[in-house]
Amino acid sequence: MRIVFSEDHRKHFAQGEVYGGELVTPFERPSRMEYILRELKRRKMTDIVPPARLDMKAVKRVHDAGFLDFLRTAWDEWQKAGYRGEILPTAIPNRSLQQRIPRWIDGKVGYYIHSVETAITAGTWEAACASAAVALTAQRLVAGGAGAAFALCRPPGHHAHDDLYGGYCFLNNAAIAAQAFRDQGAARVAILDVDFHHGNGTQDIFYDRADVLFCSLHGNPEDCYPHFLGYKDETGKGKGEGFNVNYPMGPGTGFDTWGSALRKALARIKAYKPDALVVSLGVDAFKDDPISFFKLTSADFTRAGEAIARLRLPTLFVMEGGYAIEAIGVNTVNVLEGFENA
Ligand code: OKP
Ligand code: ZN
Repeated sequence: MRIVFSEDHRKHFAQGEVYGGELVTPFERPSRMEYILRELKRRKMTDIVPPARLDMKAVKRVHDAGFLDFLRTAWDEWQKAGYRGEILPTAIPNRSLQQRIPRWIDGKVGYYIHSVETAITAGTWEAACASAAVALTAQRLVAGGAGAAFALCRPPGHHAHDDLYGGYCFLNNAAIAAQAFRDQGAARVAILDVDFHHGNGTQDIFYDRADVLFCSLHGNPEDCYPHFLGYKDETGKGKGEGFNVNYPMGPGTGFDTWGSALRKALARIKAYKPDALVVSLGVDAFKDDPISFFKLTSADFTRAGEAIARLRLPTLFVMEGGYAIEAIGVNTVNVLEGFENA
């Protein structure tokens, strides 16, 4: 399988993540990539190329211009304000508050964030751009007939909305790639999100559209992050009604339940007859993941890859989450190998 990867992911490494009332070393850390690369090499999947220069027009097809300006300039403005730490919000425009964009940096941070665990640091913008470039380069390979490609993205993307960041995500790599398929002539694109967490950003971006089907398997939002989106009754709106499908599942879910939700999602995707499939590939459904509660084994990830392959669609895998880092390589590459060997 063709693989795209950029070392520039390293430019994003916050020191702190707000977790349980402490600042801890972020679960989403650069070493995740090293474990995946090591396992790819071990299995002789060495067709790894760097991304082409980022096409910012493709990013703007998904993201709000003011939001992109904010991400690009936030670190400089934070420095100019004299702050010494990483960028974290204070006030957030929640219920009953104005939705106006303030001038002062603290106000803008609050305006554009949806989850406060995620800090912006000096290299965050460059890393997020490199991650989007990885997704777009791999998307080109698939659009050009590669059959399948793996975008080894970091930071991840599926929690980023058109104008909101959070959940370790800044630019929505999967959404940007799906939109690129559409702009290059695909009539319909399906997104299958198998990350443990609901892909709230991706859902929201395509919520009122019938040309992109979004299906997500994830922990029930009543029980876990992102808490405020991902319910079963979120089925799309307007023209998009029926083109958003959520499969929330509870604590302890293993492959019996998860695999049958996957089969249902794949059947829905098959009926949709998409020209391309984007898989938001998080492997945090793994039994030992430190921030998740599903119970998939490493072997289950192979079975998931095999099941996805049976759709026989041009398929772009986009890396999302996975925090059991000593197993992240095996689990990720199991999906890819299951797909290739099916
Ligand atoms: C990003 B991706 C758990 C706190 C969770 C944010 C999780 C972001 C996950 N107690 N905080 O979907 O893997
Ligand atoms: Zn996740």
